[in-house]
Amino acid sequence: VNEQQYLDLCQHVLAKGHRKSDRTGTGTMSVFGYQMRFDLQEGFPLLTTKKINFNLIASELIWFLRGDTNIRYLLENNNNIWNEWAFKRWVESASYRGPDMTDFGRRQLVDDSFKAAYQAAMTRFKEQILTDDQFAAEFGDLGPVYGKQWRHWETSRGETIDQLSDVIASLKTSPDSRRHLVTAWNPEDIPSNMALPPCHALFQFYVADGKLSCQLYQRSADIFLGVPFNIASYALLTHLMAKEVGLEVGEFIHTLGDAHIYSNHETQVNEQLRRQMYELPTLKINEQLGSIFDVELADLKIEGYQSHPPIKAPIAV
Ligand code: DHF
Ligand code: TMP
Repeated sequence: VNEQQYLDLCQHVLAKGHRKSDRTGTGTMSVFGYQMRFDLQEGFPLLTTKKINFNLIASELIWFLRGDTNIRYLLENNNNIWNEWAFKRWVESASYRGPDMTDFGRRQLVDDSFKAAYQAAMTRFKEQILTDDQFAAEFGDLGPVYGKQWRHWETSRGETIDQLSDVIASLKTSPDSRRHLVTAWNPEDIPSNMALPPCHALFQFYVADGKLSCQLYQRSADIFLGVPFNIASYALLTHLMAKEVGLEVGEFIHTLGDAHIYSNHETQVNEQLRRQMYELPTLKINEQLGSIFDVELADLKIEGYQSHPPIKAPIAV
């Protein structure tokens, strides 16, 4: 079963993981190299052992597909998943004059008066991104992240490459090709001031028996918070790409590099592991949808989603 593979991953990392320190200062249990296979014919892999908000996944993917890298679009859709990384660039910039926000991700977990100041600053930041065009252009942007690399990769000759359109074309003209790849990992841009070097770094499509499959290489995987989103996001992308090129969906293959459970997620993971899975829901894409590049939130619906309640956990910044 599809979801069982995610639960097996959690179990595996808890049992076999190495205790490792990490960039965020949180600490993790980690393994290197792991693979899951999701048969997309068996249902849409939105976890049922905790409730996941599908609209957050859909609006983030639409944002990538538009080639957008500015969180304003996400905020307009009530999607707050990238706020901390834009906020970080703002409070570390020369223009920032507010209270000291150094290491805000960790400090807000241990210091209640700091937490209040942080939340107030974040509220003002979001307000300003939504209402002030110039501020949004400067501080809503995350740098050359996914949308930029997928749709407008810049070459040394000053041209741009639309990797996603190129892959759609190659899937149509030579489905058997072994070169249907999109990479978000642009070594030239890594040292630059991008908010976070791409975690879902490289993906490839494959066609056999009239079905489209997709494999993702994810270099770094936050198993409790990020991975459930990443699975659903790439499953959704595979469905949209299959529709675009006139194929059925095959498998989503998820290959992980550093697969970790943060030490402040272990209780939550154990709670999730005690729950019984429900049947997976199904995805409905608007029949009238013309091109993948015109997709809107209203074109995507999840049907029959029965799940356990959400489980909260702090995100490592
Ligand atoms: N940093 C870290 N440490 N882990 C991540 O997974 C991560 N993901 C990023 C950016 N930076 C990251 C982008 N994707 C959430 C999920 C995915 C995501 C960012 C955040 C998240 O917080 N999910 C919560 C609730 C979200 C909400 O309802 O607003 C969850 O419980 O799933
Ligand atoms: P890192 O750059 O030090 O690897 O930190 C990135 C963290 O974010 C790491 O815990 C992995 C996590 N992450 C995901 O799991 N999925 C995602 O889609 C993103 C953007 C991040």
